[in-house]
Amino acid sequence: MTIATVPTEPITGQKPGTSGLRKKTQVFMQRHYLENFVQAIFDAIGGADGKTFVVGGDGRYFNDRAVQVILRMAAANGAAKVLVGQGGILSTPAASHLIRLNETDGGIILSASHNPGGPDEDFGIKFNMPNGGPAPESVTSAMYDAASSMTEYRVYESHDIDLSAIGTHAVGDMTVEVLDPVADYADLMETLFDFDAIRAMIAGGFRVRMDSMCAVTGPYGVEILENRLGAPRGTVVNRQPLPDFGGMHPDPNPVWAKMLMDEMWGADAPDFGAASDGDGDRNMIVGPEVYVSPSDSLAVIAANAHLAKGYTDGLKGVARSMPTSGAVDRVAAAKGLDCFETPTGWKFFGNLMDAGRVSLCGEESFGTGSDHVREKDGLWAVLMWLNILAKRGEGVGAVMASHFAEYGRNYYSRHDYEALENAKAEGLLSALTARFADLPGMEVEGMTIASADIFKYEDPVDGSVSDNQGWRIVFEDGSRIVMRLSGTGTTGATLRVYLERYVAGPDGLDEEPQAALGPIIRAARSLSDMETHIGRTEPDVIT
Ligand code: VG1
Ligand code: CO
Repeated sequence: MTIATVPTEPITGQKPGTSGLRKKTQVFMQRHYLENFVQAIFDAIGGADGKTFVVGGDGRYFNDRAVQVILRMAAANGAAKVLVGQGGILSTPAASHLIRLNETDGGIILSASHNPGGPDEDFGIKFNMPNGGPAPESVTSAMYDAASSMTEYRVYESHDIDLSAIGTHAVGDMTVEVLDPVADYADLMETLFDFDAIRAMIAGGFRVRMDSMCAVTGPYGVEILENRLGAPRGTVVNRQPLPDFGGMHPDPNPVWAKMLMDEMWGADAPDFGAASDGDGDRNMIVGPEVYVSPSDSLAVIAANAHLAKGYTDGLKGVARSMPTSGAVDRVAAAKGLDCFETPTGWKFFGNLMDAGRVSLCGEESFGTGSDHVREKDGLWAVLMWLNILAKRGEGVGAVMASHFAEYGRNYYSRHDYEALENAKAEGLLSALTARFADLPGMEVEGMTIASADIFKYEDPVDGSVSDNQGWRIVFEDGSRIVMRLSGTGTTGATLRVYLERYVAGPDGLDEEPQAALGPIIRAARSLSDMETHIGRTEPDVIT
């Protein structure tokens, strides 16, 4: 075996977005594409010499090939050891946990998360820091700089490592340890939640359905829900991870997890339903004919986390991404907790968690998690909900009704306009920006605009500034419109329009969200002149 130094040239567009570098799989399979970016990762973190990393991915098409390339390149760059999940598989939260548990120098996660997988779909790669969290912007821009001036990469010329069984191998001087992707993660969950209470609830006839959407959480769900908590075999459906996710779109929302929604709205619905995404960091929670919006789920968890044994001392503080509804803010205010508002993307929560200022974070995009790892964590949220229901002895619907009665309800929805021409989407936002100065005081749909600005975040821990993090229009009654462009898509531009309206109650707490948000939706369309800019006003996906 020898180390080859391969001459290469920079490849345009290797710029990480909201969560790593995501492109069409075919793009990643082009000559040098993956290698250039992996070398850029190592260069950006000051080299791999003597370091230990975690490597794994969500099992999508090309995961197996990419892991082999990364192992050979890590060895050629002098890494001492790589911990890799059996079969090259690790969920994103499990990878984050392994980085922390083994005090490694970081990890490389292969995933395009909620994007479909397959030769004609999407692939992705990202680096997580020694704290287990996604690289911050300073590091991702160093990766982009390194990729933009790449002239050569180093790779071992060797055979593939057998990752099919647990064991230890060598690539040159580097050790490869193949480990069980599930065990350590499942053990961590047992320290956080009251498994006895959940087990008793399930033994008492409480029926759970978990849809893993043919993605990475299948084996995790089976081990935790069926093996450790005693739910019947078959509780986890779509449990076999497949390279193309069985053709499913592994995004746990009412549109893409339709099979679960149909069951939860059907006769004989289970008591609790949940779904997770491609890499296992997202979750959707549903009860019989009750959909829990992710922003509300975050608020309910904030209000009830003390019922779980890992959180009995209460939360240190909470954080949400700016477009996420203010439901959690109301719980924080009632409990006297600090509440932070960050840009979209989990990487912005890391500093707050490391500094001990927050222990619960969430995003409207079906992401919830705590400082047990540094990623959002789908199964964690499922177990937190089961723990809360077991301790309260109530169903999902009853918990939601009493939450709204106590705190009021932040009606919320996100409308996505997908595959737009980049120039048109950008045109809409720049025209909107040009109107911002004139908007305060203006009346639309019977509401008065209080402010209009572009969200800029100054990290309270390290002072770093992130600009252009979302266009927002706030009305005098606190209702909001937020718009931003997706940073995870691979085809054209996706415009996300986030809509929110607060109702204090006691009346008007159980309206249909799209109806309750009617005036806000109309205002968003007219203020942005949507029809003119993108030629349509009906979204592709409503969550
Ligand atoms: C989306 C979500 C964001 C989430 C990100 C990664 O980003 O809006 O909240 O953190 O995906 O989630 P964007 O830029 O497309 O809006 V995942 O599960 O893809 O790691
Ligand atoms: Co994900």
